[in-house]
Amino acid sequence: MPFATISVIGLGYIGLPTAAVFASRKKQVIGVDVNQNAVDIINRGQIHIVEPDLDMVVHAAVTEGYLRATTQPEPADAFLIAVPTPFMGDHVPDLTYIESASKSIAPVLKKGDLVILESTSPVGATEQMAAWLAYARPDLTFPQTHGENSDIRIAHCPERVLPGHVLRELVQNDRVIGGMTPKCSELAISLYKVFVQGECIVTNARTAEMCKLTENSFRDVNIAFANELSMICDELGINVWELIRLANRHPRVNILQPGPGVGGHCIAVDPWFIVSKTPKQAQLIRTAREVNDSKPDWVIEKVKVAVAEFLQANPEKTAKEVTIACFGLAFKPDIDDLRESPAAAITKNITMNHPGRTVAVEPNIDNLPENLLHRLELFSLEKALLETDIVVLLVDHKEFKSLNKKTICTKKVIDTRGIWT
Ligand code: SAJ
Repeated sequence: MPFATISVIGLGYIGLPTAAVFASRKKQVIGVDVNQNAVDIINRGQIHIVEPDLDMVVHAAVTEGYLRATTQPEPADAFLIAVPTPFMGDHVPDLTYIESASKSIAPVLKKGDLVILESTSPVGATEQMAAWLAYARPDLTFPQTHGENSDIRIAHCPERVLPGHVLRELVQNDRVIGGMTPKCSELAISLYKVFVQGECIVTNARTAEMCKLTENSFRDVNIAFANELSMICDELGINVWELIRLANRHPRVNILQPGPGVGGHCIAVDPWFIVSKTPKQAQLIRTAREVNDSKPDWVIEKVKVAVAEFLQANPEKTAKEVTIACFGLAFKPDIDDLRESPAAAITKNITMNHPGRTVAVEPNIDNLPENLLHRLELFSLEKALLETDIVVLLVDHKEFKSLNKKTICTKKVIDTRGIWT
């Protein structure tokens, strides 16, 4: 049977669901992660990340004996590398995790194996990974030197799933398959066809790398356009959400939504991979990043103005007596992920600079993370509505969207998502 054993290196937001889905198709899956704690949790049939329904799939895979986690790579027929690719200072991509993953699997590679890089990567990363593998295993041949006759097949197949919908999108999305040679692509397709119902479209590794970066940059540029419009409209006294709704009635216009900034681990990161490779050419992509990165400061200024206006309207109060509620801390609606979140960054800034009380309402968490604990209190929605003067709406969580508008009309509101406007 082809691919009797599959190994997934990196058991995070992409690797763990991918490992679990292969296991649910009755493949023997070895998950590898450097984090012993994550490995222990998975081997108990539990999960260390938040993703709807993933707990059930992992639990079934582990108890039925198809998924096992370890910190040490073991021989397998296919290796999928799904480790983080962050950037360093100056937005230069950091391939250290790919390098150490490659070096860790190299000793267990054997003739006929397939190695797939799934991590979002700058153009050229797959070739770099192939070079690291070849250096570590001079006894094996690789596509960069032996083309279609190589012992090891290598491809870049970027993940494209939306956090919160990972299990569905893994199966249904089309997949870009960037083999280093046509045979590499062919083998990669036969692996993904184990569970992918979408189309597997073949290209080369460099185009596949650029394709993933292009998708996220496209979204970033579109959101930057929306964010710039929101600042222009604010100057001109126009409701930007109404404006975008109207413009989107045009059959060939589709503008995304403005917000307090762009967060997460993908859209705000991946465009820099293009900019750092081609700084002269990537003018628009860089500017979009800068526009989106500047949006939290713009919101913070709006909050300062709101406090001043509130004090003018309530001269008996001092700034110390003004309570600000930040609605939402997550990086996008209806998730509990506060990492790389503009909402969390704005809240933290207000907490540090506002002399009065700052509270947060985040229905998706029970406790504030360590970095936000200082001077910030976590309130229920009801308590916040009773006890605060200014509401800064930062995330369009369903709990806020369904709020009766009458309950907030007595507050001074800064609505960065346009849900109450
Ligand atoms: N955002 C806006 N306005 C919008 C849409 C999003 O301000 O109209 C903000 C969100 O609030 C959030 C940020 O953008 O802060 C990113 O959220 P997202 O939902 O756009 O994207 P991610 O980061 O959760 O997932 C993206 C997806 N990419 C695309 O849709 C092109 C996903 O398919 C990718 O797999 C993922 O990046 C990834 O892993 O690269």
